[in-house]
Order: sequence, then C-alpha cells, then structure tokens
Amino acid sequence: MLRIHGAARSRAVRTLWMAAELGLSYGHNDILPRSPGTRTPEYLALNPNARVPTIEDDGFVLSESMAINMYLAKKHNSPLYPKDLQGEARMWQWSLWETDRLDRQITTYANHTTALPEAQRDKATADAAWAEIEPAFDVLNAALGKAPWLAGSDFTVADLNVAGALFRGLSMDLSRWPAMAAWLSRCWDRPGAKKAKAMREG
Ligand SMILES: N[C@@H](CCC(=O)N[C@@H](CS)C(=O)NCC(=O)O)C(=O)O
Repeated sequence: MLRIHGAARSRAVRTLWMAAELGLSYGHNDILPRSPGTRTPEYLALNPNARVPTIEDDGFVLSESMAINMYLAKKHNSPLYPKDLQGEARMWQWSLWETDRLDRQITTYANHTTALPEAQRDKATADAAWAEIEPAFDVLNAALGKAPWLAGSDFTVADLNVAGALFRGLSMDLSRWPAMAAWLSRCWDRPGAKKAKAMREG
C-alpha cells in the first residue's frame, strides 16, 4: 500500500500528479508544510528533514519529490520513465537542474510577490530570486525551442518534475519565453495534472 504524506499545496503536488498519471490508489496524509503533523516523532522518523513530500510504499520510505517520482514511474514500468540510457540520464539532468536552478528561487519569488501577507514581503528578496529565475527560464525556453519534451519524444518524468515545480509559472507572464510557456500549458493540460491541480485549489 502506498501512502503519500504532504498536502497538494506543497511540493507534494508533484507526487500527487505522478500518482494520478500512474492511476495509483494511495492513502493521503494531507499535512501542510511546517504544520504540527510534520513535527510529530512518527513523521520525523520517516523524514528527519520535517518536509513534505514523503512516501511509504509497503514499508519503503522515500523523500525528495524528484526521486519519489522517478521511483514510482520505474516501479510501475510506466512509459513516463525513459527506457533508454540517454533518456534516463536526461531525466536526471533536468530534475537535478530544476532543483538547483529554480526550485527554491521560484518559491521565494512567489512568496515575496504574492503568497505572503503584504507586510511580510521583501522586494529585494523577490528581485534577487527573479535575477536567478530569468537566466534559468532562458535555458529552459531554448531547450524547448529545439524539442517539444525534455527527455525524449514524448512527455516523461523529466517534464512532470520540472513542470510540476513550475506550478507558480502558470500565473506568471511568460510571454518572453514562448516555447517554455507552451510546454508548461501542455504539461498542465494532462488529466493527471488537472487532478493534482484541483486538489491544490480545492
Ligand atoms: N527538495 C525537497 C524539498 C521539500 C520541501 O522543502 N518541502 C516544503 C514544502 S513545499 C516543506 O516541507 N517545507 C517545510 C519547511 O521548510 O520547514 C523535495 O523536492 O521534496
């Protein structure tokens, strides 16, 4: 039995999206980041980082959203997991790239422009995050100008991991990055993505 820890209004949305793509049934521990549920001894035993998402899969415990998605897709022999060595390597490349170049930056930018109460927003922090986001968007846009998907001829875990992390991009003006914007829409138009998005917005 699969159990997913983490609310859809967190990075767990990526895991919930993957579960929907794979048609998995699972138990959902719907806990928000920094909520008391992430600080219990039971949860800290699963994830000492006190972060979400975490999964338990028949006793196997795993954290890190990107790794969880690769594991689930591979375990279920999904076509979303690239079968050839180079496609698999591209999936790693883009997932790790996103974690390094965009993941925290985009959350910080969203927090300090829209998500936090106005009194807690800091323009300098938002500007510093944006200064890192712009060149990363340039890189992603250039890649998607050459190929419609990141790690092969179709949508794969690479696209899900990066597009899942760019959820905030859906409400940004991305007209400077048309290939990336079109790809982001294609990814989030998938039925599995819509299901995860509905959980987030519900
Ligand atoms: N690299 C981790 C990041 C996990 C993470 O930071 N999750 C946030 C929620 S979106 C969290 O739990 N934050 C709680 C905290 O910062 O204490 C992943 O991709 O799973």
